[in-house]
Amino acid sequence: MTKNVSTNAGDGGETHQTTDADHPVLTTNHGTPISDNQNQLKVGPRGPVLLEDEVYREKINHFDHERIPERIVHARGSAAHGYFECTDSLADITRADLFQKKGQRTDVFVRFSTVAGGAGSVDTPRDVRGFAVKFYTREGNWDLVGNNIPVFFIQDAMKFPDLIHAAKMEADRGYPQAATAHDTFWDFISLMPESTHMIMWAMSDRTLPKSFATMEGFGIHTFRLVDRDGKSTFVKFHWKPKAGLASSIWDETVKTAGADPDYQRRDLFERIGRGDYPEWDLGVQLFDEEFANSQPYDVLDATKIIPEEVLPVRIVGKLVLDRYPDNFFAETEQVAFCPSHLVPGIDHSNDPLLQGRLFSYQDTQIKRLGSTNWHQIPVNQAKGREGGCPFHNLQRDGHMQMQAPKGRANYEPNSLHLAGEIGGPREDPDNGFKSYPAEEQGQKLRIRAESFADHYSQARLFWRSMDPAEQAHIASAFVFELSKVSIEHIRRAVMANLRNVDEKLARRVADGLAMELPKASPTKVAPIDMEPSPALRIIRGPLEKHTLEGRTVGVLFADGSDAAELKGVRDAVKKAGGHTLLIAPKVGAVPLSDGSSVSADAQLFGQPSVTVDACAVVLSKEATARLTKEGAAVQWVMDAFGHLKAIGHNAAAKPLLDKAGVEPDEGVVDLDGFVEAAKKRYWDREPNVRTLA
Ligand code: HDD
Repeated sequence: MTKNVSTNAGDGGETHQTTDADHPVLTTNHGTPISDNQNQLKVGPRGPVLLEDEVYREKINHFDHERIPERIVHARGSAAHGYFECTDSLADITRADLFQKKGQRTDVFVRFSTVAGGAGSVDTPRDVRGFAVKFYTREGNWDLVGNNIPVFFIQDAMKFPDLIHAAKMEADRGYPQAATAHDTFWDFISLMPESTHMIMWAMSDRTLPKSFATMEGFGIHTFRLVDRDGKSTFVKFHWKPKAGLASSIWDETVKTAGADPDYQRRDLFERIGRGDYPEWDLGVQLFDEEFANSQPYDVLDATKIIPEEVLPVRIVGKLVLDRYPDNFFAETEQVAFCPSHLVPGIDHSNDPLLQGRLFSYQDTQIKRLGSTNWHQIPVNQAKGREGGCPFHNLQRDGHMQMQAPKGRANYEPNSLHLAGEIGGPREDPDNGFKSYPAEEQGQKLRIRAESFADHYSQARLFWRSMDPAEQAHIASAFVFELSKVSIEHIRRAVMANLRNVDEKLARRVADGLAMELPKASPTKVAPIDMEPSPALRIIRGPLEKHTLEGRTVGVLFADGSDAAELKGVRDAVKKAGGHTLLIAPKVGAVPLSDGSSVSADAQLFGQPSVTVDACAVVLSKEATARLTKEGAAVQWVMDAFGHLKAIGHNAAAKPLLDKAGVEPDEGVVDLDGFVEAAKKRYWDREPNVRTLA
C-alpha cells in the first residue's frame, strides 16, 4: 500500500496526515493525488489566491451543488434495507414472482417519512407517515408507496397540489413548519367533506406513532393481482407490525420533538444496530367484482376502507429490516419511488387518485434527481436478489448516463445479429408485463362518480370503532388544532362537518373551544351506521401488544445506587427482550453502593423520560434527597407518570415520586414487579393526569 506523508500543510501547525492501508491517498474526482487539503494555492503565504487552483475549485464547486431539491411532500424520511419473504404462496392468484414460493426472499428498501415538514424538520409532529417499499424482484422493481393510514384526504389527484399547499407552511409567512394546526389546512379540510374520514385518522393516535416499527402500513388503493391465465383479483395491501401497534401521547410527542428531533430515525438506526429488526407481516384483502359491487361504498374511492371484519386480511409474507443504509444521501435521499412501477402479475385499478399518481412520481424524480437516468443510481437500480434482474433496453444517452452500451444497434427491430454484431434485447410476448385487459368505455368527462358521494359513513365507522380513550384523544386533538385556527368561520365549518360524523364528538369539540355548535353541513348522501371495526383501534385493539421486546426502559440512578438492584433491573429487562438506558445526573463513572462504578448511557438533562417506554428509579436515600430539588429529575418522573408509563422504584426513591405528584396505581410498582408492569401503558390513569375533551 502507498505510504505517503503530507508535509505541505503550511507553517501554521496544521495537521500532517499519513496514508496507509486504512487511509488511501486523497485525490481529486479525476484521480490526481492531493498533497495539501488545508490551504488554497496562494502567491506567497498571505495571498492573493490563484484561480488556477483546481483542487480548491473542484472541492468548493462540488460542495456548492451538494443539495438537491427536497421532496415537495415526504421530505423528511428515514430508511433501511431488508428483505421480504413469502410465507404463503399466492401462485393461484398472481404470477408476480415474489409471491410464488413459500420461503422465497426478495430484497427491499423501505423509506418512512412524515408528509408536511421539510427535510430538516422533526420526527414527531402530528402527521401521517409514509411507508414506501421498493421490492427488487427478479422481474423488476415494484414500488408499493403507501402510508400508515389506510385512506387518503382526497378522491381525485387533481386536488393534490391544493391539499399540500394548504397543509404546508402558509404561503406568505413561511410557518408553521410540519404542523396542520393552522388556518389554511383547516380551511381546505372544512371545504372538502371527502377529507372527513382521513381527518378522523389524522386526529387520532395513528399520527403519533411511537416508532416506525410500531405502526401499520397500507397500500391504500385497490390494486389488481393477475394470474398466469390473465384472471384478475382485486387486492388491498396491509403491513402489520410484529412489535405491535404503539403510539405516543400528544404531550409526549411535543416534548420529544425538543428532546430529540431525530427520535424515530435514531430508533430505526439503533433497533437495527441492536438486532431488534423491525418486522411486519404483509397481509392482503382479496376480492372480486361481485364483492366490490355488494359494498356500500366504491372500492375505487381512496377515502374508504374495507373493514377487516367484513373481509379478513390474509397474511402472505413478512418484511424484515436488517441493514441501515451506509450513506444517507446516496440511499435515503436518492431513493425514488413510483406507484407506476409494477411487475408482471400486479396491476393498478381505475382509482382516480392512483391514476393521477402514476404520472406525478416519475415527473418529480426527474426534477429532483436531475435526469431520466435516475434508475441508474444504485439504490434505484433493478437488481433482484442473486443479481437476477439487470435492465436491457435501447434507451440511450441523457444527463449522467452511467453505462456504455456496446454495439451499433440502438434501435429495434434490427438484424445486426445476422451479421455477427450485437443486436440488443428483444421483447418477450409470453412473460413480459401485460396490462390487465379491462374493458372500458364511456364518454370523456370531468366528473366525480356518484358512488364516491358518501363522505361521512366511514368517518362515523372510525369514530364508533375507537376505544373511549382514543375518542378522548381525537376530540382533544380537534380542540387543539382548531384552537390554533384564528378564523372563526373555519372552526365553525369543521364543526358543521363533524355533526355528520357524531353529534357527541361535535359537542365535545364545541365545548372544548367554548363555541356554539353550528348547523350540520348539508350532505348529498345520508351517512349510514356501519358495524364498528375493532381492528381500527390501537388502544385495547388486536395489535396492542403488552411486551418489553424491542422496547426501551430508562433507569434513573445516581451516586450510591444499590448495585444489586440496578443489576436486577437490567438483567430482568434484558431477559424480557427489552433494552435499558442508564440515565444519571453525570455520565462518567457513577460510584455504586458496593464500591463498583458504572457509566451512564445518557445524562439526565439530555434524556427526558419521553424518550423511553417505561421508567425505573433506583436511588440511594442521599441521591433522592438531592434529586427532589433537581427540576429535571422531578420532571423526569412527573412526565413518566403523566405519559401513563410504568414506574418501578426502590424504597429509597419514593420521596422523589411523591415530589413529582405520582399517585399509587397498578403501574407504580416496586422493582420486583417492574418488568411485568413495564409491558404496557396505563390508559386508566389518564383522566387523573389531564383534562381531555
Ligand atoms: Fe405521494 C411522495 C404516499 C398521493 C405525489 N407519496 C410520496 C411518498 C409517499 C407517498 C410515502 C414518499 C416516497 C419516498 O419515501 O420517497 N402519496 C402517498 C400516498 C398517497 C399519495 C399513500 C395516496 C394514497 N402523491 C399522492 C398524489 C400525488 C402524489 C395524489 C400527486 C398527484 N408523492 C407525490 C410526489 C412525491 C410523493 C410529489 C414527492 C416525492 C416523490 O413523490 O418521490 O410525486
